[in-house]
Amino acid sequence: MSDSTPPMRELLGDDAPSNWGKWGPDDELGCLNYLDAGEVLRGVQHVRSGEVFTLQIHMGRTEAPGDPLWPGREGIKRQNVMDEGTWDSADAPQFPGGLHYADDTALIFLQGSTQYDALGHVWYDGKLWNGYDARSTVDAMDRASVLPIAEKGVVGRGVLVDMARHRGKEWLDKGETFDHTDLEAAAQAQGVTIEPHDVLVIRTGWMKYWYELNDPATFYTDFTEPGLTYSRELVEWFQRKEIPNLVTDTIANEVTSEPHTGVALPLHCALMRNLGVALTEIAWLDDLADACAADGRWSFLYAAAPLKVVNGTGAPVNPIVIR
Ligand code: UVW
Repeated sequence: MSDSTPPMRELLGDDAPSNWGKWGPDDELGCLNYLDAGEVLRGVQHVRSGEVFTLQIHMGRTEAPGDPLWPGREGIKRQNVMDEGTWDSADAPQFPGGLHYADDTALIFLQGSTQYDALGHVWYDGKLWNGYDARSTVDAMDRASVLPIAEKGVVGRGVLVDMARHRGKEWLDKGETFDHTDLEAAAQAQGVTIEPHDVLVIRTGWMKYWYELNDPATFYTDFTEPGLTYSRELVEWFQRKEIPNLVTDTIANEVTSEPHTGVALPLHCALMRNLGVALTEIAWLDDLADACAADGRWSFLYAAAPLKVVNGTGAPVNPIVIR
């Protein structure tokens, strides 16, 4: 952080939009509380053709370019501990009747694939979502871990805004930004309205870029992803719209270099820490976007549940869209 970089609190303001306390002093779900049974039924109304899309990227690709990751994280390390080779050895377990089996283990960054962030994943000034003490993250997240999200399950009406297609591009440029006014304009051009309590799914084309570029060195140069850019008006829009969940095909869900503020990842703090918006990152949206563009239907039933990792800071997820 340079001397001229303001601290997060200075950027977001002492009176930053907040939902702390809205769902009680022990809440760990934040805006996902908006997704009640009525919202599930509202989502179901947007199923028309029965097409199913899964939004997780492949986990543990061994061929180039591997898996897209936040710098510093590593892809899943999966290895067989039992397979047909094992059964050649004398000490292989024996089963009556001759059944053989394969088994494996994996070492993973829980945020190293398509993932839900725990609401407590980021903080500033020593406090995370709902005002919980950030020291509750030491060794294992006691408050606002990913588990409550996993227990609940996220189901509702989803709406896809295809920013790349709207701008006539295969993918947005490095560092290219957009805000709520751009989202509204793109949605209007698509003929869909972003309604209160919608799971907001935004395509930038960035995952396609990762696989087609096939060059991690270039991809990570300056690590300037495109994405949403911070403004107070944007945060107020999210609060007013009561958006429960933001899903994108980028690693960080927001532009990763903030030239106009210098503060890194302010929307993680403004949306997740202060409002309680669940963040889902690294989603594969291209197949869904192609189908939506083909018949002009951009709303659907969205359903997802991250793995039930006790005390996890996040967890992999394979969201499902039915349209
Ligand atoms: C960090 O963990 C810093 O970012 P993300 O939530 O995008 O993975």
